Amino acid sequence: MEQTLVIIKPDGLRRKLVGRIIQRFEEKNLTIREMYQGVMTEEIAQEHYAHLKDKPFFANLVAYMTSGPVVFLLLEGPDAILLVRQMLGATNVLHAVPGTIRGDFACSTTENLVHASDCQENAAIEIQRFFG
Ligand code: IDP
Ligand code: MG
Repeated sequence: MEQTLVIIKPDGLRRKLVGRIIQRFEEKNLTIREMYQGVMTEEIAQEHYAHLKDKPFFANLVAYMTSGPVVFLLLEGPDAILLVRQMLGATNVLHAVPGTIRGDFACSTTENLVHASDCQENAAIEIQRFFG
């Protein structure tokens, strides 16, 4: 069993896609261990995306992530980290193929509806950050 951290980003709530996104994880038999809605502070958004702090889109990214409530999910299942990343689809909106969450719903590379941990090390850090 593996656990991973998912965030449904502010556009997911604005577009009323929370239920449809969660449904996909449930259909794939992932277990929701914990879940809550909250607003990311600028400090936490900067920490969460610290690896991107030198990118030209960093300020936009932090503004977007703090622009409204998000939903935090602690998901569990076999190979959950890689499985959920595959269900999200590629970061680049043009590379996110239909059938993935981003491929089906996202309209921009920044506003791409969902975050998920990308490796075991980051999953542990992110689960601690938002559910610790
Ligand atoms: P990921 O969310 O697929 O793991 P990361 O490279 O970790 O992708 O980037 C984090 C977030 O930053 C993305 O989900 C997206 O919201 C935003 N982002 C990444 N690359 C770009 C870009 O080239 N332009 C604008 N926003 C980007
Ligand atoms: Mg990432």
